[in-house]
Amino acid sequence: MSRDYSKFLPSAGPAVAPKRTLSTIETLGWQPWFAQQISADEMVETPPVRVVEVHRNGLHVLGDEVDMLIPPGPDGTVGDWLMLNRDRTGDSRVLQRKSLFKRRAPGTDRKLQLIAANVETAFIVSSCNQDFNVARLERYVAVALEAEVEPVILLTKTDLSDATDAFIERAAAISDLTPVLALDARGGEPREKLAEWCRTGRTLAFLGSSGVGKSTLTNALMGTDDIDTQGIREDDAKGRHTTTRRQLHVLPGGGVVLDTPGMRELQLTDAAAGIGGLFSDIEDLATECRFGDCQHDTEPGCAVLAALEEGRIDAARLGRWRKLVAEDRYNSASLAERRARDKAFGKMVRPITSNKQRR
Ligand SMILES: Nc1nc2c(ncn2[C@@H]2O[C@H](COP(=O)(O)OP(=O)(O)OP(=O)(O)O)[C@@H](O)[C@H]2O)c(=O)[nH]1
Ligand SMILES: [Mg+2]
Ligand SMILES: [Zn+2]
Repeated sequence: MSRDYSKFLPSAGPAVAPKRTLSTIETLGWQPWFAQQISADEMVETPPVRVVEVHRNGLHVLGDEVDMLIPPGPDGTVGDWLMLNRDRTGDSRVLQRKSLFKRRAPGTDRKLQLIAANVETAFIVSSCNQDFNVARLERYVAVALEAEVEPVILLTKTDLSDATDAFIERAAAISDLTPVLALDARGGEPREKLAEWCRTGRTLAFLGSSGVGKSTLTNALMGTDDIDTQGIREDDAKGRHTTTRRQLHVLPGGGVVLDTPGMRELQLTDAAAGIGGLFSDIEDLATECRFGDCQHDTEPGCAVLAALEEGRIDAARLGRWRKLVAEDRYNSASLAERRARDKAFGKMVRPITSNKQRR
């Protein structure tokens, strides 16, 4: 008589493969997407390793029986998979990415900065306090959509706020594409509420301003308090930039988490598709304008202005869309193009500003 073990199986969810010991690269998030890019020979000669941290003096990589710092050379960022060439580490091949999160770096040279590769879910973290800012959250959502990373808005410090529901409501209005979660980042709530994202093979990232609880969340998922956290300023709820490096952490129960330093500024670049995803209602309207190059300013037959007048779109949200589109266009232009434009602009404004006191 055959036995029926079905009662021992979980009643819901997909069938689970029998438990076996995972290899290190599997725990680090190795997936068929990467495996299919390499040959069996390559797998032996140049084993795959994942960049878990970027240091000034190199990349910290982990793999099956590999834990080393390789000198700068391969153009990798945290989360990347490299085929490690042990003899010439600089020649290690960066595998094609599933996703890439990037921005224009602050500062004068405004170089393109790679923030993270191969992340599946971006938890955009803000707190139920003065940090909460719709325009900033929209920026992160646009960048995530552009990178084809699933965005989730995560509101922390519910234990410190009387107005949690109002914050959730405002966050939920940002986009239908973005679920909203709210929790106390300390203790057991993160493990419970983020369980569906914490699975072997998946990588999630915490992004957001300093002091919102990204490292606190990482500690909660890891079940430790190894990562430094620090209290925020009482007067304006700003953090103290405690975390200084992006770092991947392997979760004990499966999945990989990227803790990041608080970003002071997230400038959009090459993010037209992400902005379009976030503001699809406005961009759909824009296709109905009479003129193909309508600036939605004073033109006749402008479908965007018509919708605004009829109250079908919100003026503040339209303003934020305009700002992001303009910023993205500016940043996406090549450096040379921008220099030429700035120079022309300089010539135009110089006669007016030259008499003013220079600071
Ligand atoms: N009460 C409460 N405190 C929290 C919560 N989340 C974070 N904190 C506290 O907020 C402070 C800042 O948290 P961190 O985890 O260091 O913030 P972070 O986002 O990692 O900040 P940076 O590393 O500077 O980018 C710490 O004192 C945390 O204990 C929460 O949900 N509730
Ligand atoms: Mg931190
Ligand atoms: Zn128009």
